[in-house]
Amino acid sequence: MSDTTPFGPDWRDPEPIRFLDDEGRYAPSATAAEFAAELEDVDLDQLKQWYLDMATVRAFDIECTHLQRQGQLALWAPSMGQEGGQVGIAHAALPQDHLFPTYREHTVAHVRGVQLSAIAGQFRGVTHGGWDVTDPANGNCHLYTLVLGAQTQHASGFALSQVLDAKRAQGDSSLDPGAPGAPTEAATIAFYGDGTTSQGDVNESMVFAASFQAPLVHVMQNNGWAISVPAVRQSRTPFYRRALGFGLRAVQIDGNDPLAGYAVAKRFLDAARSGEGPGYIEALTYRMGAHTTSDDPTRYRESDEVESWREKDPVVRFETYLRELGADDEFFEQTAAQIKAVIAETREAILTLPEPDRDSMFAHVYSEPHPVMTAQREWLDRYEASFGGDA
Ligand SMILES: Cc1ncc(C[n+]2csc(CCOP(=O)(O)OP(=O)(O)O)c2C)c(N)n1
Ligand SMILES: [Mg+2]
Repeated sequence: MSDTTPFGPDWRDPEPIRFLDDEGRYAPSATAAEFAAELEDVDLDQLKQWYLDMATVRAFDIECTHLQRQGQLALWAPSMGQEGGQVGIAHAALPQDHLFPTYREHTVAHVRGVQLSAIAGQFRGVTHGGWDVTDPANGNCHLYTLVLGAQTQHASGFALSQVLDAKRAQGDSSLDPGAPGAPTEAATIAFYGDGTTSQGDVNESMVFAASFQAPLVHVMQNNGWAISVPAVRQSRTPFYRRALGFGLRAVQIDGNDPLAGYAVAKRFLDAARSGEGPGYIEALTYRMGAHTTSDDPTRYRESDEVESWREKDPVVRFETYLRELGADDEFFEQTAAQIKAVIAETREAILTLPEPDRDSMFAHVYSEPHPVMTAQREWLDRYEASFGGDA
């Protein structure tokens, strides 16, 4: 099995930005040098927090797979193997930034403050959409989107509003495509995967963001697979080069290296907020688990491919790095105990999640009463009444 599968022969171009080698030793690539300054203020306590976040989500991920097998979740989408890039990028975002995830950004959602049980709620089928994005506790983390690429359009529209608000505040109401950008208080991130790059939405989002110099950063996690379709089938060129063609600043990073994710995202978000236009990060990673609990990856990929990526496990790799910096057994033991308690609480919280209010599915579609929603609610009333009793 060649090292390039399923990414294709030229997937690393020229050398992805990374600060840690596969084992977790600090060994920046030549391409990392220009981003190294972004890490100067990151201290050991922050790095320990990143580790805690990654290891917590890893344990949560495993628990949710068990819960699905026990019939407590309808479906689960594992993120195992993708925690590294996600944790760095999520921590690089400022509190006021807005993040638009897909369905596999559990580390991102966790870092932004979304309760683990709320993430699982969608897969348990006890919410009509997810969490309340307007609740500050959810850190401007928008809802998981299962329609591939749809969130990239939401994100570019949102980023357009950010630049429009900034221009209006300066008394400039023009918003011509091709006009210079403007500094904004906040930026926007859209997350998606390699397969999703083939959706028109993603490409439209890039055209739109570049034309209006909207403060948007695309984070494309190239995890090798779109269900059973290898990444090489989606693109004959490294993905990030497409973004260069749209006029975005774009790089390829080692998506299992939290330091690379943090440094590049911080730089690109700062540029976006400074009115310098959108960016694109291709994070090379690997989906170690199944696409979802409905998928059997042994049907389409070899076990030695999976094993070769297990050796680059971002959680293990970051532990090695932290130990090099002086984190000791005590820290890792305490962290493991802390996570065990969190997971036990989370499991209980998931099993006792309340049923959603039936009418809320109609209430939040439009901001004002809408005749179609009214008609649908009336139909549901009649349908439920047709069963008789209190149902
Ligand atoms: C518009 C649309 N088409 C097809 C699907 C079915 N589908 C769900 S996930 C998936 C693969 C996505 O792969 P990728 O973008 O690489 O993300 P990953 O699952 O690897 O994180 C497909 C085809 C969908 N959800 N939405
Ligand atoms: Mg993928």
